[in-house]
Amino acid sequence: PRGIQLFNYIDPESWKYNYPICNRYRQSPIDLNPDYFRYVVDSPALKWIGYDDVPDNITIFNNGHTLELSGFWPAPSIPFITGGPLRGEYLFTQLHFHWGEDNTVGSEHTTDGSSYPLEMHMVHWKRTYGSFNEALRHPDGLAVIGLFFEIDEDPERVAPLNMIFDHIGDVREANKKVNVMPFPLTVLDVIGRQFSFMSYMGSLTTPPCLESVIWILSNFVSPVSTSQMVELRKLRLRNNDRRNYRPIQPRNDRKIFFYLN
Ligand code: BO1
Ligand code: ZN
Repeated sequence: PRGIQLFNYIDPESWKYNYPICNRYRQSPIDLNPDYFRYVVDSPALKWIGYDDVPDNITIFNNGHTLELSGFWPAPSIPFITGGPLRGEYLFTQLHFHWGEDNTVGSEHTTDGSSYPLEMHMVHWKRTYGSFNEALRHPDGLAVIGLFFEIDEDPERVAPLNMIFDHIGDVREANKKVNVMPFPLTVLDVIGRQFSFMSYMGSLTTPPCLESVIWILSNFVSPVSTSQMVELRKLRLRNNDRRNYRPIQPRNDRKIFFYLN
């Protein structure tokens, strides 16, 4: 399927009828169960390059399924990640969020059965594939960094997210976008830092569920406040969806690598 993606979060089990890949064996998200961890001790660190640079512009977009941030960096300075489980360089293209109807749910991945209220995805594509759309066609085409958030009411600790969430009111309706004052992504203070993480081979968590993602889930949990979650839930999504997390999928025979830092 091309163009606009028609799916809802009332019944994610039905995605497979329109998007058969959603029923395959390398789907995301999964539960990150320590019973299946393989510990990796001697790998190169995950490196963040260029996330300190201020882009020429930043756009915040309600695409009807999530709140998405993208930017435009003057060539050739697009931020990228490399190292860890990655062979080659993966260029940043957008970040977005998944949440639920209350703080007991919301994250897509779970850790040993536990959900978080919020999960942020930073989507990257492998430089050598030339474009995001070409990268989607390869089993190692994308690298998505997933960050979990837990409730923390300290206004100082949750302030960084306001760089994004302060603009929710401008994109409350689906398909609205707004340009905001450019800032370096490292203001979200987990970005650019070293952390232990879990990695496995999976898929896009939305239709068409393409199996092209190397997942990297941070073992460091970031802060978000109750009032920030309330703001996020005011976004109007397609189908009046009140949540945008896909439930966990079968792990099948996949290994989960735990990279110690
Ligand atoms: S996620 O990080 O697995 N939740 C994820 C899900 C979907 C996309 C990226 C990351 N990208 C979407 C684009 C759509 C495009 C679709 C498939 O991939 O946002 O514009 O149609 O090509
Ligand atoms: Zn996502």
